[in-house]
Amino acid sequence: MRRKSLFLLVPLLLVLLWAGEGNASAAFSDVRPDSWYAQAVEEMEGAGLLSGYPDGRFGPGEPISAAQFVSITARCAGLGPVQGQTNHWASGSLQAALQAGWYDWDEIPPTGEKFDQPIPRQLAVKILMKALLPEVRGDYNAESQKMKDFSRLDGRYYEAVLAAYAAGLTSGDENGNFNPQNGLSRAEACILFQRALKLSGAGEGLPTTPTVPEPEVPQPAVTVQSGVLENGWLQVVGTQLRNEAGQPLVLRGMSSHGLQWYGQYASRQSIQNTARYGANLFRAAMYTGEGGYLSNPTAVRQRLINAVDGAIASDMYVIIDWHILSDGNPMDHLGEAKEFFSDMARRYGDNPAVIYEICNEPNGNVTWERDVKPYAQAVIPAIRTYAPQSVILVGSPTWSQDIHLAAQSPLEGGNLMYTLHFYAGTHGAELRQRIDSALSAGLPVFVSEWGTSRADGGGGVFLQEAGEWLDFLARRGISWANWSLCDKNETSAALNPGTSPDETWAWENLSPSGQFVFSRFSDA
Ligand code: IDC
Repeated sequence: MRRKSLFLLVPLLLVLLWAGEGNASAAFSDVRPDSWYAQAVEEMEGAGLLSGYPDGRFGPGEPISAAQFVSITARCAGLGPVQGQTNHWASGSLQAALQAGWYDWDEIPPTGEKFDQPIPRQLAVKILMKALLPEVRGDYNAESQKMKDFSRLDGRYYEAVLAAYAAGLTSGDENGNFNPQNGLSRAEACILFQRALKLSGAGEGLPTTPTVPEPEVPQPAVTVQSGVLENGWLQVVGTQLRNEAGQPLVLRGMSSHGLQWYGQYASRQSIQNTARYGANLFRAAMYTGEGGYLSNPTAVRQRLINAVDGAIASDMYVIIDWHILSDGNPMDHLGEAKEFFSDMARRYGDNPAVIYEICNEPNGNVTWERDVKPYAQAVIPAIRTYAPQSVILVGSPTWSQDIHLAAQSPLEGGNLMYTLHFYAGTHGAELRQRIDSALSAGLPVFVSEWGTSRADGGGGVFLQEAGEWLDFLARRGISWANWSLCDKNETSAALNPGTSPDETWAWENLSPSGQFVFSRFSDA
């Protein structure tokens, strides 16, 4: 469909254009069905090209950032991410766009300085033209006359902006100005995306109503994903993890294997290697039993501290995991746990990077009411003495799958989240349903361990099932850590046997599981 005379920046006209379609149902709390941008937002959302914030807002009036604009454009053009140069959530898409020649290095440096700044209109239009309408050209004399403020346009944008005018992608504001250096709102950008898709012919199939049923839980589209320097202290608001500024934040990264066995893969270089692929989280799994902390406290504690310090050095969030497993009842070692966590909180309580996971996987003859909850009620205050605001993760019976029990009887106090562990070859829809029920009941969920394998760490790998899981988590803004960063000969291990923990890794060093997981750290 070619609509040559749509007026991008004239809300009034758009209202008139779409008046007959004003019954579009808004997927977002702040998108009124009769607003000038509602239909475009609905179409784009329905086609899976964008979504809103986890709290159900779209933020139509907020300026769209360079990262948001480029990553949505990449999705429209089917351009997949490549390895980025920073931990930013959109770094991979931005790197791919840069390499595709959509813009130049200085316009949005891949080092990230401008990722979260509003994108100027002239640059936005150039990127969209390069991505979706690369063949279109505009006649200099004819098109430049349509722009009253043509003299304000920077020379490097002449070609793209003239072509955009010729294509009917944009036509300026009510005064005939293009305002090349100004930003544009998320609603305006949405109209641009929709129109560029239609002009390119790719938008013909855009559904006007969503083809999949709306999930009950709101979807984050543009979540922040980057490190501690940028995000600061974490906070749990409702069920969503947020950064210090209150923006939704998703943490993704690797869990170590048992530090007593594979502590070498919790080295600085190894952790840094995961950050290079976009991880902003590391989990240091300190087994208590099985030759771990309880039998060798001094050495294992030191390995844990090295791992935590390594993650902090890479600007990542880091989980200190009291990895109960064969010792299934956390109450068995309550005294040691309190002492350990109070020691850790004294050491790291003023560091915003550190997260405390107080019991990996209660299992066996344990209940929430009798064992895990009282354990948490005793350990949390030991942490809070020194770390009053850090996020604390709490497990549940049946290897941290019984979040429904926690949801019926949650703990008092803030900045607490409940862990749900899954293995893609063993667990599926039923456990996902449990997450949705728990979220609906107001329980914040954190997937502090999951694997692409069966629950025994082997078999598979089950990448299709894992993909379903990760899509599900991404739509809900749920953070995760993958089991595990080591080269053990088991399918859940992310590294091929023999990979050095002290060198930069090539893609070939990653196992099938590792390649899959590392490519999903920067999910938008
Ligand atoms: C597994 C390891 C395996 C090790 C075993 C026992 O992958 O090499 O021999 O532990 O220590 C969990 C646990 C995690 C398990 C993992 C896979 O938290 O320690 O690691 N798993 O079985 N819960 C569900 C699965």
